[in-house]
Amino acid sequence: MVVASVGRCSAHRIEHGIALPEASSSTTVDGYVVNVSGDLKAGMDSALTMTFAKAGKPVTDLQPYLDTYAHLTAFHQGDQAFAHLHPETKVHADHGGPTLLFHANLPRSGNWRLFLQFQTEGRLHTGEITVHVT
Ligand SMILES: [Cu+2]
Repeated sequence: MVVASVGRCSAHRIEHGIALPEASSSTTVDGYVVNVSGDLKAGMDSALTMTFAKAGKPVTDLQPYLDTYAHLTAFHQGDQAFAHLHPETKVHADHGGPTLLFHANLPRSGNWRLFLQFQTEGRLHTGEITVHVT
């Protein structure tokens, strides 16, 4: 798990029930556009897909970071529910992307703030997005 440096202020805000940014289907970090899709249902295994693009082109050079192409940390709005996920996608060298598949099982309905970490060219990126779980 890689949590310590991720979204401390946001996590604090979430614990105190302050509204998150609205749920959305894409986020941008360091020039990477990450599209997020999936029909997330509380307490059930739900497929969550993330697709990476940069400058309009699919990203295919995600690098393994701590043995996986991405670390996803999720905080539930209004309490301290928390989850940490890795993609199912198998790692083979520095050729990850453009799509990563996660099996999310988030225990509560409502809004969750996701912190996504991934690496390219030796550099770690951290994106944030709010998703809604029904
Ligand atoms: Cu992790």
